[in-house]
Amino acid sequence: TSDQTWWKEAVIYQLYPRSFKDSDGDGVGDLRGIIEKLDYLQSLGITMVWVNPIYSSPNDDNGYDISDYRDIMAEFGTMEDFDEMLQGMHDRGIKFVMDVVVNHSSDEHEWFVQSRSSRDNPYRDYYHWWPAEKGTPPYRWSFFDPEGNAWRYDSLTDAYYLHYFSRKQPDLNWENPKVRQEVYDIMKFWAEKGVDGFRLDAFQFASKDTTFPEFPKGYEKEVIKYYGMGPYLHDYLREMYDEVFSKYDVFAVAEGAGSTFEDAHDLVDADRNELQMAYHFEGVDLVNDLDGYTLDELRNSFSKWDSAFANEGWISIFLANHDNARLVSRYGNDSPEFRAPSSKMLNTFILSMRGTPYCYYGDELGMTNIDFDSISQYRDIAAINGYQKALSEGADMDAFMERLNFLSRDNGRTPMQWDDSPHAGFTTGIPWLPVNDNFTEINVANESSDPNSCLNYFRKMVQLRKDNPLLVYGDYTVVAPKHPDVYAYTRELDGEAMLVILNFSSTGQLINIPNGLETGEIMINNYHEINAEGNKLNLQPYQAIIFQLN
Ligand code: TEU
Repeated sequence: TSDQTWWKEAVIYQLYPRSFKDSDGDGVGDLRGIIEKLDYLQSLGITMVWVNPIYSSPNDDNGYDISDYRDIMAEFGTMEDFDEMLQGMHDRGIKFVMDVVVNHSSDEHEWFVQSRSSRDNPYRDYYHWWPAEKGTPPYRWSFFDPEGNAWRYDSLTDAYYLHYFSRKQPDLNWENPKVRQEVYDIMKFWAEKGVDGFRLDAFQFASKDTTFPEFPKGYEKEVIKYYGMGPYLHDYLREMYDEVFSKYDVFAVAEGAGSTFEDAHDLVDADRNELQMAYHFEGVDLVNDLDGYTLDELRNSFSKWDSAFANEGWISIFLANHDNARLVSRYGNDSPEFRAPSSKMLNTFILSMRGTPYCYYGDELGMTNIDFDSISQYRDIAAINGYQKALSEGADMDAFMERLNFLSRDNGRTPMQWDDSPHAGFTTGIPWLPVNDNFTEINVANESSDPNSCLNYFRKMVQLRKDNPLLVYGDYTVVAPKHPDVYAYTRELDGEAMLVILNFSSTGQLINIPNGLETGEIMINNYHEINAEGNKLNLQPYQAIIFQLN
């Protein structure tokens, strides 16, 4: 849509606070660490930062299990540190997005402590309980449970509670108006502090059919279809909009967008007064085994979503985050030869599509997957509990470990690589998750002084997007839609146009620039030269070029 607003023009940088910068030597990143790196954030040119949860938490799922929504996790610092960090961002023209995790809380949150204590406790209905005298509840699949069931028996009150994620992440009962009011008050607390946006974690699961019907066999493969977009989800979002979003200059993005374009539109279209953006998982789900993806699948998926949102609504553009392995390892090529060109190419892609780009910390350097071979090296609950579950199901554990090595979330959570000093300058202590061995080469200090580095390319590409509204709002049209290895498209706005050409392969590729497209100035190129004969372009492996069109 052509309605122009700041959150559409934003370039969002997501950082995982546990792994960004440790200021006090305990091996865990913290807010004072982020404060030390504010000038670095500004130097990237990004305009908004989304930080994963920083609230008090027993860290069963690294902060996605919150025990106090109005306090900062002790390992991360204090509320004073938060205020200083936020001010520091605002002073540099950077906005801040708060992660809001309210599909569930921690089991150590006071609400749950009360709720489980007795059946007639005033907080009982803050969560979903199934009294045992009704029999065993129909099985529900859980993302993280080592036995697989989302219902957990609690003998204290002879009842089961629901947890879509881990046992320490009980689902909140959104049908209870008191729960909803608590959440809006929490959001207002942070909005009053000046946060500029909210990212709603797993929110598509918040509304449930509380009769908890039995699902058909095999539904686990389409869990969003059965768990997502519950009966009152839109009512809750409209209420949240009235209570919170409408009162502040903030934007809200939901994790998850249902399972159809219609679901996604119903969440984000302006006339709905619910959210401003959502992110769907189709892009990141393209790579779910060792076979990777084909360019055709990627191009089809992104083109489909672009056209569905061309006139109404707005989407997020991303290929990596804290729930996925590293961008270059999954979508590019992390071999020494091709790591840099393919990283630059992928960042060119993310930063030249219509929608708001989300760039994940470390991807500006071309950070890669780490190579763990033993389950004892993993820290992620999804890996550890997934391993237990696979083991008890008698799965092929070699295959399981191979898959985990490639896809684990811990790949995307290793410490930021700042320089070539011990532990990459992330900490003076022992990092909570090992630093990738390649830090002596891939690090901020090194890349800052190299004009051809991934980092300096990223800065240039961010600037190009910010200087050219057509890269934000312009129409997107695929060129050479059948090319097996080259993804090419034009972006066009108010009579101005650019041509983006991306070689997704590790070999040279030929592409014909169609008649009628007259290339002009080269806006960016991840190689030094361009090999062209007439309208034939000979691309280098993973070459990315953006031309101005005359
Ligand atoms: O993820 C929710 C989600 O839908 C999962 O599919 C997620 O992609 C999965 O955990 C991958 O293994 C969100 C957060 O992004 C994630 O980090 C949290 O673990 C989860 O919610 C629970 O809060």
